[in-house]
Amino acid sequence: MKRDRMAPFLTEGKSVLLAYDQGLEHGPSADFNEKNVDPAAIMETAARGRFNGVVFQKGVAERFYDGRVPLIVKLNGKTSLPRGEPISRQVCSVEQAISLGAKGVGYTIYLGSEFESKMFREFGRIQEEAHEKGVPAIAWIYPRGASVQNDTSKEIVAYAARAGLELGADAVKIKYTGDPGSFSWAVKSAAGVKVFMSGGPKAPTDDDFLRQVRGVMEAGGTGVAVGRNVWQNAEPLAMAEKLRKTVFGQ
Ligand code: FBP
Repeated sequence: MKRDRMAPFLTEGKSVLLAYDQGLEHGPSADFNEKNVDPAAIMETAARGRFNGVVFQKGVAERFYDGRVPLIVKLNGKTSLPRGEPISRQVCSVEQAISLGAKGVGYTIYLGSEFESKMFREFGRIQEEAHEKGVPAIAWIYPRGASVQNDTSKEIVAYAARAGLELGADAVKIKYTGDPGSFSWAVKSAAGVKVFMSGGPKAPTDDDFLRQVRGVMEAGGTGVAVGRNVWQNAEPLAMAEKLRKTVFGQ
């Protein structure tokens, strides 16, 4: 796929995506309250908060996506229930995602898991099909499993970013290393692949989270793909506004 045919959330330099696949990954009781358990509320936040994209699993997209914001469909997923080495398998096709209105597809790879080769293979097929059909493939790359000691070290996060380049991802979503200096090594290692920081659990204060976002931008990152730090905030739209200011400077 020609890079200039990529969706606007990847071509416009900077980007802020709203992630909402945690219902499958963590279960509703871990992350949701009476308000944000309703996907319609998230759709509203995505639109009114002027996010560049919203990330749903296909079931949520089928029932709640209303077209106001570009859609990215997560093509694989798992729950937090199985024990042992992590693996996440495909649950939605590229074709189905596009029929739901997706302008991009997402896939999680657990780098370092004893099952990483299965996820590499599946992502490889997805990337090829996505490019044939003209949509970008975004890889959530999380080093995880018994062989991974520290999933936010400079070395392992850069490895994740580089794996995204080598596997043909148009963008990677990776964890923050803790400071802009070390994160810039991940950005360099991605060699032009767009780099998004994964939000993580809600930070103690808005400023704590925004400091990380500033670090990502200073390091040359594209932006953030964030969930809990926005929709768990008591004022999601106010947080969205602060996030936009930090990423776009306006
Ligand atoms: P958050 O900003 O809420 O962390 O969302 C980012 C994300 O990648 C989600 O897309 C995904 O559901 C979740 O993190 C996975 O979390 P975990 O690190 O527990 O696998």
